[in-house]
Amino acid sequence: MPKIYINGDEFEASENDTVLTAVQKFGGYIPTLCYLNLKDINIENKPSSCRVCMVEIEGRKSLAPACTTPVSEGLRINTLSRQAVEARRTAIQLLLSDHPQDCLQCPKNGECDLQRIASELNIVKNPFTGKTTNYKQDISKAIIRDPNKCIMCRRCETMCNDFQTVGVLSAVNRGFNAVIKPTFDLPLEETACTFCGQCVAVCPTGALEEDSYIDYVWKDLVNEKKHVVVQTAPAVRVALAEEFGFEPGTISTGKLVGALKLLGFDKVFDTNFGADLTIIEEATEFKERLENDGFLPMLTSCCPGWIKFLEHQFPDLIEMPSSAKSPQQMFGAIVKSFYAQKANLDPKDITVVSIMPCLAKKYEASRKEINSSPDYKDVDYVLTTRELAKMIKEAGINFTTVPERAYDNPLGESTGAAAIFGRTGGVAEAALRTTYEWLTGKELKTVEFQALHGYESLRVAEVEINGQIIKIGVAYGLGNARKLLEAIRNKKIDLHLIEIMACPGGCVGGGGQPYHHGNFEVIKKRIDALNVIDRTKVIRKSHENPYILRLYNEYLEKPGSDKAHKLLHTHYLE
Ligand code: HC0
Ligand code: SF4
Repeated sequence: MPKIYINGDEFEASENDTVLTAVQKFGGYIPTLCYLNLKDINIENKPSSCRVCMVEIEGRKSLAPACTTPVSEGLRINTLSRQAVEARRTAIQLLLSDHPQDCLQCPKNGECDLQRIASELNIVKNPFTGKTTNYKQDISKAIIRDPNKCIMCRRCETMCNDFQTVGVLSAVNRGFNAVIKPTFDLPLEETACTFCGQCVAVCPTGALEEDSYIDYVWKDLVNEKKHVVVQTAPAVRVALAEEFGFEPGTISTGKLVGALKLLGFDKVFDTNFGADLTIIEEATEFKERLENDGFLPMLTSCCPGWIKFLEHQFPDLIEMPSSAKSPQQMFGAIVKSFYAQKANLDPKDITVVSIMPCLAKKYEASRKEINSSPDYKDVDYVLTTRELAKMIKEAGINFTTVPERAYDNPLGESTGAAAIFGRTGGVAEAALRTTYEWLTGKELKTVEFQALHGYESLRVAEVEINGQIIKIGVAYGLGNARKLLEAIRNKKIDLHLIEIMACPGGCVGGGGQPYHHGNFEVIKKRIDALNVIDRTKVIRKSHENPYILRLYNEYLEKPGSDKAHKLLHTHYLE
């Protein structure tokens, strides 16, 4: 354990510490821009390109970047040296000299690390001026890429290449012309990008942002001819409050509903209802495949980033996913059919808005084959958790004091099984709670499958049902999905059911959630909060949701019926 000195104070560091990690453990601060360390998912980005973490080391002639300088016995570090601070200021000024000066209109205003550090370093003048880059924005249905705001930190590249193994983004050219570009300089939409949004989640500036639909939603909210219905994804209720200064993992379901009602939505429904419905259709399909020698393993299909990954990278396995639509899309289809009929409305006059932790959900809603009618979209606009927070702030709603309200019915009631959809292992667990009872005809007394709990990114669990061992694979991160699918393709692993989510920890770590700023603990707290919601629900199995039972009795007839297939199932592209 090397003994080092930080601004004169003695500190015992670890063998593999860098100056930066040692100073952080000591409780000190060194600004960083390009550095990213998500050690729980084995992701580290330290290209040492931003030169913002410079420190002085006694006995060395030049300053050192803290992120890549290892500690050694007796090292004396001065983080406060004027020379180091001036070097940081110069690094930021140089970045700003080729950066659009539009902070006040930038969607990242207030959340931008470059802006924050420039402010911390008291940069009010910039001696550097000259040529500036002028790239075109790349606008897709989910993401806006603005290369003019790129600072070449390469965090996006690390997430896309190392965590997701999609490999769409890479650095090209050198010096002033250096920039991150998608494959063959194509628009993202024409590449294998899955719209997972993990590049957006770690971008320190406004170079990568969600494509926002806020303006469209405001327009429909004030249009008296439109009946505007909103649904909220499982993971939103455990993250939204962070945008208003609450601790990560704060459960704010009542305030979320209250705020949506104040914003003027005609009905506030719950994607969790759609999740319970998904389980009914998915478990029906799983039972059928199990009992009739169907195609196994069955893959859960609710994560649109994962589905796009499969379509691009494993087209030979396209029969594996369940044909059940995601809860978001099932919900949209039910609103525009069952609910429209019940409320005596023309589906074309209904606007369905989703609040999602995810960017790929924007893309999912735009897929032609996902809609149940050629005449309208089942889900009209998808907003991220961050976009909803912006709307709440813009409207002048005080989230801290907003009165708690309950979801509307008939599409607002949900079970504990639906709540855990938003965390890794949750969809598989929810499916098993139902499949177990359907296959055995017995009550499942211990509702939780502990083997499907936890934070690990790749695991295999075994559950005994009726004397048969059901093997379940759970993965988050598309790199882990790739490992699992390659093992299946090469017949190295034998599984019955697989749940894959593209984002760290599942949807709770989605690309549309409040920024976690490289801290995986934030994601763990959101996971724990979803488990709390599950445990506090009276009904914890999807097939016991009385409103779901009513929906089948009154409208869908039975699970897997022709009507259910028409509305609730889809197909994928080879
Ligand atoms: Fe998810 Fe979903 S759980 S994908 O992570 O299945 O986005 O939260 O809404 O649709 O329910 C995201 C979260 C959802 C869907 C649900 C699923
Ligand atoms: Fe890569 Fe995901 Fe970003 Fe697309 S959205 S570029 S797949 S990290």
